[in-house]
Amino acid sequence: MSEILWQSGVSLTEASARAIELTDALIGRLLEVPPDLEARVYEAMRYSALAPGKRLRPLLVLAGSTLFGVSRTSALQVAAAIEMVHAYSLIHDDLPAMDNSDLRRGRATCHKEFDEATAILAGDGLLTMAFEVLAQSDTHGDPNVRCELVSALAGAAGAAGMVGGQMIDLIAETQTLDIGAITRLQRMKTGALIAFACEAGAILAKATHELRIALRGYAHNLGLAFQIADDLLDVEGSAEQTGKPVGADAAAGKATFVSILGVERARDQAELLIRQAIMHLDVFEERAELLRQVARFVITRSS
Ligand code: GRG
Repeated sequence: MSEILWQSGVSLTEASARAIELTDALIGRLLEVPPDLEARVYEAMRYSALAPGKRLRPLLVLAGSTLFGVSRTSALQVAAAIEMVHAYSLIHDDLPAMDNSDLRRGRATCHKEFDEATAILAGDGLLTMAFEVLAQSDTHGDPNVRCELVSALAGAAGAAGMVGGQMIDLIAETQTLDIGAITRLQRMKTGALIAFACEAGAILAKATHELRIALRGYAHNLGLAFQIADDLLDVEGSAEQTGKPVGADAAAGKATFVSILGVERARDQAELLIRQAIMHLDVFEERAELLRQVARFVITRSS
């Protein structure tokens, strides 16, 4: 076991700052710019992956890993990999062919800062590097564990997960979806990656089936609550707060949890989901306090 990430009883603010610091330091090392002609794509990858964000997925990986005493090196490798996949998804989501957005994380989007072709390549580079990082021996001494991480992240990011969810989201611009279809879309688009983040520590620790099921239950509720909070911010927040344009879903005529349920019922639903998420953590007793705090933060956040 290597150094610990934080002392038990750490506050969410401290843990979050530490997750940002350590994850960004590793991503910075992994994305060192080579003194060659391809430097531009590394610069674009760094621009997006190191842009200011909450690093929620790395925090979930690290908090889940501390439940099992997983080494800091292993946990950070997975944290960096998942943030690279997340950053790739944001770059591609912002492209003219998708959301055509100019603002992300309070800055010009990757294709605005660089150009469209470079942004596509930067997303591709981040996605592929994430799997390279998981396959490195630093991630885990047991190659079977590394294979399981690669397989789980591929499942979460691919056509049965985030990519499939994004496809349905594009279809939702021209076809009205009911609440069941929207729930499935969001489980795939944002929930699958969040679920991988929650379960990664258990994979690294070869935890029992029972504990993995508990984390899956937590993740399932957390992912949906996260999305409802995002829909609420799209209606009630501002671009200054969120660092991205707001009101986009309504402008595109897309059905969301908020457009179907209304603001009050959507907020009630998010609170219910968070109470359920927290109940799944009972088995971990006080060791899961940080994950409980993350759950409460997800629906009170302003960005
Ligand atoms: C292009 C394959 C592909 C997928 C894109 C994730 C996604 C799918 C699109 C992002 C669009 C969006 C705003 C979705 C709502 C939920 C979400 C992922 C918000 C952004 O994540 P945060 O809030 O962002 O964790 P930061 O910047 O804090 O990392």
